[in-house]
This record gives sequence, structure tokens and C-alpha cells, in this order.
Amino acid sequence: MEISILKYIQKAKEEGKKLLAILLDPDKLLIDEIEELIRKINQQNVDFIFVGGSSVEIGITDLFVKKIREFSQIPVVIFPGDFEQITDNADALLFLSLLSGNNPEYLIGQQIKSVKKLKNTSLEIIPTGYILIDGGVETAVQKVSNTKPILQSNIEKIVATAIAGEYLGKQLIYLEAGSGAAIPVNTKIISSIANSLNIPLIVGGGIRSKKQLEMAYKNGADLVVIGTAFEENNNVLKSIL
Ligand code: 1GP
Repeated sequence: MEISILKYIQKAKEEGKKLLAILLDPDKLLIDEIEELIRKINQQNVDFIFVGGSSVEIGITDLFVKKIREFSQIPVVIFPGDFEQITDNADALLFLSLLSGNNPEYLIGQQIKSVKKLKNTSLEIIPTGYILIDGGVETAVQKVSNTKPILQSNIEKIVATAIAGEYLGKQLIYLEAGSGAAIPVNTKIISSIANSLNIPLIVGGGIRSKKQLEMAYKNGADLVVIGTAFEENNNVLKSIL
């Protein structure tokens, strides 16, 4: 990619071009499955491959990224559940801070631990405010981060959290219903946040159908992340894109 990944996302937002990332979670996939999955991804209009999970064993994310690189030119972005998942072999890192939930370990603790790894990195580091929304089931991120998601009915708090993220200098806001959410982030929340923010908005968690994808875009998501639907059916992109 000639420009940075953040610039690419910002430019897409300006131009109204909607972006898609496929999440490959090393917690849920085997390394031997990667080649086949990447071939499917390469056939579709996918902008980024996100790699990360809530509790990936040390060293595994790096192996996944290297394997993905063997088969794809699509930029790889680390979406880590903890600092150990960070690998220089990717293009960029979503430097997440879990703004919902009030657990200092995920607000700033993990970020401090990551500094040693990042000092001489070639990774593009993208400051990202991460907001966990109730998706109707207890998700891995909720368990691992030991935080409570914000209820979807509490739009005011969700919007204020996103705006506070922008004021703090985050370059992206990631609205997360959690992997495998039963209920994706509702369109009213997406539109309320999109109307209040100047920075790009990522939406993920529980998006499984063409209609849900289109509604997320239509209401202001700049980038949508799909993981579980693709894991469950590797041909899903054909029907939803
Ligand atoms: C999870 O937002 C991502 O962190 C994607 O969610 O797996 O439900 O698509 P799904």
C-alpha cells in the first residue's frame, strides 16, 4: 500500500468508500486452514485482514501472519487481545484502548507492556478507541477483559465514550458487539456516533448478512469487520458482498 493504512481509511471515509476487514482469529482457526481461507478472501473485495483473538498462545499470531503473507498481498492489521500478540510481520497495529468498562489493565496497562516490543517496530501504530457494546451473549472479550459491555439502550453513554475517545486523540473508534454476538450494534447507535465523530468508525461483532452489512454502512460505519460468519461459512463473502 502506498499510503499508510490510517490515511487509506481516512481517505475512504472522505470519499464515502466503504471498507471491509475479515478477522482471522488464531484462537478459532488452525494454521493449516489459512491457505484455503486466504484464497477465498483474495477472490473478494476485502481491504484488510485483521488477525487477533482474546487469548492466543504466545508466538501463534506471528505464525499466522507469516502464513497469510505467503498467500496474500492484502494488508494485515493486528487486532490484539493482549500485547504478546504483537508481531512486526504485520503492516499495522490497532493500538487499542478499551474505553468502555473501566479496567485500567486494558485502558493503559497492556499498552505500557507493549512498549518494549514497539520501540523499534516497523508497524504502523494506529491509536484506536475500543468500545464494547452488549451483543446479547457473554463474549470472549468481556470475559478476558473482565469488563461489562455498555447496554445498547444507553446510547448517550456510548456516544459520549466515542467522543471522549476522539478528544483523547484516538484516530479510529471501534464499536464492538463481540465476536459471535447474537445482536450486532444497532443502526441507531452507529448513526448517532457517526454523526458525532470526525474520525473513522469501525463496526464489528455479529454481522452475518448482506442486509446487516449494508445497514451498518448506510448508517455510518466506515469499516466493517466480519469474523465468525466467515469462519462458519467460507463462502459467505460471495453472498454478502
Ligand atoms: C470481533 O468485531 C469482530 O472482534 C468480528 O465479530 O466474529 O462476530 O464477526 P464477528
